[in-house]
Amino acid sequence: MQVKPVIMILLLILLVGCTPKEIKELKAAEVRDYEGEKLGSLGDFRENSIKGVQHVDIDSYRLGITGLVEEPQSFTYEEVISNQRYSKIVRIYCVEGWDVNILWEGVLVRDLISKAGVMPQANTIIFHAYDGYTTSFPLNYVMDNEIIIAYKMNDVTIPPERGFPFQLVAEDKWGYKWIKWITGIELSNNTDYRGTWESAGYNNLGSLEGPKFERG
Ligand SMILES: Nc1nc2c(c(=O)[nH]1)N[C@H]1C(S)=C(S)[C@@H](COP(=O)(O)O)O[C@H]1N2
Ligand SMILES: [Mo]
Repeated sequence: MQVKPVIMILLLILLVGCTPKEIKELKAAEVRDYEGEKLGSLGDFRENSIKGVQHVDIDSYRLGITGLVEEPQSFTYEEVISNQRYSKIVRIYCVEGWDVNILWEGVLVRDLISKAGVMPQANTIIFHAYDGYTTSFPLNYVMDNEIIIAYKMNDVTIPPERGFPFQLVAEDKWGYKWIKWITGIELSNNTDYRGTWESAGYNNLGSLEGPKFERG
């Protein structure tokens, strides 16, 4: 049977009309309740970073792994998030007296640094940020605990004011240890290293149970 041109055209119009339209992604909604646990909101934070909100250009962004490592690394955003992903609910407490419970999603610091080959003499890990902020930890804190750098909070990509592309989820530590806009992870043997707020007298370990200050 021969299909008449008119019918062909009608069929074609029908076909084009039925082709699914390009999908438009809607702004992700924040998760506020996760497995029965109530979460805080991204809006509950108080923004008082040393130099204000940083805007990181993700195309030129690199996360450096340097210092006492066999092979220094420079990871793109995609390379970082292509590692095994982890999620957990952790509450952040600022020394100023506020706290927020958040569902974090990220990758293990341990996985990132092991790609560079940590030298045996390294005992300290120093984090560097886009705004010049730094903070440090004994290396075993990130090796013995499942410490992540997060790229999502409450299922939403971390916004610029909260530290895009990455914030350290420094569980059991005060907020000043939760470095935002991370650009570098340096392995060191300098146990006396003091970061930005630590140099101003805040406790170098920053443990929630410990004292907030070390110096008058
Ligand atoms: N790069 C960078 N990270 C930072 C800071 C900063 O000034 N710069 N402030 C810290 C402090 S004091 C706190 S309490 C937490 C809180 O996160 P928020 O600024 O998103 O509220 O971020 C921490 N991380
Ligand atoms: Mo803070």
